[in-house]
Amino acid sequence: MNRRTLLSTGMGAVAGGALLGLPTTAAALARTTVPHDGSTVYAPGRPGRDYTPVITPNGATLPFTIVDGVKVFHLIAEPVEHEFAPGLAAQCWGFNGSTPGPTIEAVEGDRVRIYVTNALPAPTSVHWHGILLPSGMDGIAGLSQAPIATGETFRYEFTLRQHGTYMYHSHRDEMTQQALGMMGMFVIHPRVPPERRPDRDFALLSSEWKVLPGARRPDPNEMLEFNVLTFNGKAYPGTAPLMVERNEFVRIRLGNLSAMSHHAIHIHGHTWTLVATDGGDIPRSARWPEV
Ligand SMILES: [Cu+2]
Repeated sequence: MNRRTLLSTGMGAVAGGALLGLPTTAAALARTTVPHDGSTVYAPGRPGRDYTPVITPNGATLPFTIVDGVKVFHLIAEPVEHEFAPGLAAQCWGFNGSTPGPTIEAVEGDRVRIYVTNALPAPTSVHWHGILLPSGMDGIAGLSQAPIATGETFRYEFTLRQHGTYMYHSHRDEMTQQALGMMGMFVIHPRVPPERRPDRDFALLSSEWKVLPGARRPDPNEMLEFNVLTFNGKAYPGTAPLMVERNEFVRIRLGNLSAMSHHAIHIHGHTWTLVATDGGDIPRSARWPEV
């Protein structure tokens, strides 16, 4: 199935927003409930798309439905029992049962609608880090929106006008909420596929934690002395290997939402080229191969 049939199937499955019983006033649109309309849910990672689906080691990709050509996602902010590595567990906060939350994956030019339901015991909001969007959709609690109260759902909606590797994270009491794990990756594939598609496309989100022996939760007040460093929420030996075959063309996307630190990362024993930063693609003539 290619992109066109995927879209047309999706639009055929749901005739329109009217079927969803969505409220129509502007005020109601901003805060509404999540549609449970029985429309087709698109499992991520299906073969045959015009992009290579991102693999989130130790994690997942967020499924979506298509409603009137809009990709509709649903994030649930909630407490999660999280195991960093065998024998090291704590109660964290995350999305849809995990920290980091599932990777959101879409294509440049897509219109996306992301419902965020707050099942935390505190107000929250979600900021779409690095993504160009209208101010009211930026997710900054207290600035661009009121925080999402416990039990409420906020509807974010915007058109993706760029491609690259981005992130999402809490932006209400963010020192606490990010330190407890409220983050995830947001990958936007280019509308015009690159000359060579990667055979494997991995997303790794790094973070850092302070988990004291015997503590029930990570300490969100720590500023310097972190003792657990993770990729996609896992520390070795909990980290899944990046499985590839010989001669495959591999892309690795690296995000960092650590509370305070930069991390130098060495990809040991491989020859690779830096092809993009969060400022966009690097022209071929300016790329510097690393070994
Ligand atoms: Cu950010």
